[in-house]
Amino acid sequence: MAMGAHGLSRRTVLMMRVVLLMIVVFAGIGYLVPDVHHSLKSLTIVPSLSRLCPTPPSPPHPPTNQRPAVVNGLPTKRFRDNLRNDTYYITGWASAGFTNAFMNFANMIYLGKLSDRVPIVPPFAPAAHISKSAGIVPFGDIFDLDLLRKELNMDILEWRDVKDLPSRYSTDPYATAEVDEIGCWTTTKESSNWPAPATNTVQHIGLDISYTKIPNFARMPDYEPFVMFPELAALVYPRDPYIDPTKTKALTKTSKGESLTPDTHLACFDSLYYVASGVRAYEWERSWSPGWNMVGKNLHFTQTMENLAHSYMVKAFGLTGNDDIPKFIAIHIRHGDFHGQCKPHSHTEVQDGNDCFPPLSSYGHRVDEIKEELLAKHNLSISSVIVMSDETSDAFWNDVIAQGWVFVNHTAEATVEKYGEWYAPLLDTIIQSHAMGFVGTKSSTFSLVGERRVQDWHGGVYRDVSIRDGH
Ligand SMILES: Nc1nc2c(ncn2[C@@H]2O[C@H](COP(=O)(O)OP(=O)(O)OP(=O)(O)O)[C@@H](O)[C@H]2O)c(=O)[nH]1
Ligand SMILES: *[C@@H]1O[C@H](CO)[C@@H](O)[C@H](O)[C@H]1NC(C)=O
Ligand SMILES: *[C@@H]1O[C@H](CO)[C@@H](O)[C@H](O)[C@H]1NC(C)=O
Ligand SMILES: *[C@@H]1O[C@H](CO)[C@@H](O)[C@H](O)[C@H]1NC(C)=O
Repeated sequence: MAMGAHGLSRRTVLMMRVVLLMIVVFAGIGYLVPDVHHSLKSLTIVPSLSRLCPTPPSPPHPPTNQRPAVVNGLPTKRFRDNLRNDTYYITGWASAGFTNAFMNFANMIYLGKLSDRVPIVPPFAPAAHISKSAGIVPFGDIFDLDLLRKELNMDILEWRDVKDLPSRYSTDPYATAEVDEIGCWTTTKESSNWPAPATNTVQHIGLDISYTKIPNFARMPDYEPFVMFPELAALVYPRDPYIDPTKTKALTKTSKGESLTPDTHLACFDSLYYVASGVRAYEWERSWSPGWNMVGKNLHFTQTMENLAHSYMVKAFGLTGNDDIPKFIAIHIRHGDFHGQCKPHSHTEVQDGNDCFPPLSSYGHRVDEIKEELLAKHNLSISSVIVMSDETSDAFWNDVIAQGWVFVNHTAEATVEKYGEWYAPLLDTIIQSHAMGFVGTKSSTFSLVGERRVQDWHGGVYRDVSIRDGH
C-alpha cells in the first residue's frame, strides 16, 4: 500500500506534511530540515589534527533528511538513551585501511537492509596504513548519505547522530568519557579466539565490548573466513531470529570481566569485510556483488570533496579553473606492502635499487589496450593519463613524468599538512573515480573499487597489472 493512502487524498496528506514541516522548523527542532549544519561544517577544512586546539562543541547534526527521526533526539551521553524502542539497529567496525573499511561499511548497510535494521555507520578511524594521529573522518563527510538514503529508501545514521562524541577536529578523538557496555558478534574464524580489535573506532565511540562468535551455520563452507549475508540476516533479524542470542556463550568479556550476550536492540559486528552471498568468496570482484551493486555503487562523494578533488585535477592536468577536465585514463600502481607478492621471482627491470614491482611499461601496455577499446566502444580518443600510487620514491615519479603521464604531487601540494593524512588517498580515490579508463593493480581493493566506479559510473573500461606475474 502506498504511503498516505489511509483514506486521505494525496493533496491533503501533502498539505499536512507541509504544515507539520513548518511547525517543526519554527519550533527549532530541525529534524526534518535538510542537512544545513552538515554542509556548513564540511566547508570548514581544518589543517592537520595534531596542531589543533579544542573546538567548540559541534552543532547538532540532523540525522535524516525529510524522514521521521529514527533516534529519540540529539546525541546523548549514553547511546542507549537515544535508540527508539520501536526500531532495531545494526553497526560494525573495521580493522583495515580506507578501502577495506569502505567495503566493510557498505556490507554492513546492506545487512541492515536485509535484516530490517537501521545502520549506524562509524567514522573512518586509523587501523592500517594510516597513523593514529590522523584522527577520525566521519563517513558522511566523505560520502553523500542523503543521496544514499534516497537511493536505498532507508534510514541510515552515523554514530555522531546517536551518541555525543568528540568531533574530528578534537585534539583527542579517542578519549570518549562515557563508555557503554555491549555484547557484539565476532565473525572471526572458527579456529580463532581473537575478534578484530578496531581499537581506535571502539575508543572513539566509547564502547566496552564482550564478543560472541557467530554460529557456524553462517560461515561459508570451504571458504573461511567468509560468512554469508542471508544467514547473518537470519541471525540478527529482530523478530524470531534463527537462534536465540541469549542462549549463546561469550568468547571475550568486557574490561570489567562481564560476559554479555549479543545485543538484540543494536546488533553489532567486529568486522563485515569477509561477507558474501554464498556463491563465491571475494564477491566484490564479481559482477553480482550485492555489497557493491546495492550500496557501494550508490555511495557518491560529497560535493565538498568533489570540489576539492576538482581543484587538484585542474592543477594536475595543467588547466585553468574554467577549463573542462579532459576525459582521462587513471593508473593505480599499488606498491608499499604489496612488495611481498613479488618476492618469489625477481622478474622485472630494476628501478631504484632492489625494486621488484612490474615496470611502468606493463601499465603502459594496458593503457594502450584501453585507448583502443575506448575508441572502438565510445569513439573516444584519450591522451591524458594520470597516475596514483602509494610509492614515495622520486625515481618512480620521475619515471612517470618521463612516460608523459601526470600525477598529483601531494608533497608539493602539502595535502597532509593542509587536510590531514586521510586526504592523500581520499583525493586520489576521488580523482580515479572520474576516469573513463582505469589500469589497476591486481588484488588491491583500492584498485578494485576504483575500477567498479569507472565501469558503473561512466561506462568506462579497465585492466589489471599483476605484481605476481610481473605484467
Ligand atoms: N595517496 C595514495 N595512497 C595510496 C594509494 N594506494 C594505496 N595507498 C595507501 O595504501 C593504503 C592501501 O589501501 P587501503 O585503501 O588502505 O586499503 P586496503 O584495503 O589495504 O587496500 P589494498 O591493500 O590495496 O587492497 C591506502 O589507504 C593509502 O594509505 C594511492 O594511489 N595514493
Ligand atoms: C516507547 O517509547 C515511547 C516514547 O518514548 C513511550 O511512550 C513508550 O512507553 C515506550 N514503550 C515501551 C514499551 O517502553
Ligand atoms: C567519432 O568522433 C569524431 C571526432 O570526435 C567524429 O568526427 C565522428 O563523427 C565520430 N564518429 C562516430 C561514428 O560517431
Ligand atoms: C614533489 O614535490 C616535492 C616538494 O616540492 C619535491 O621535492 C619532489 O621532487 C617532487 N617530486 C617530483 C617527482 O617531482
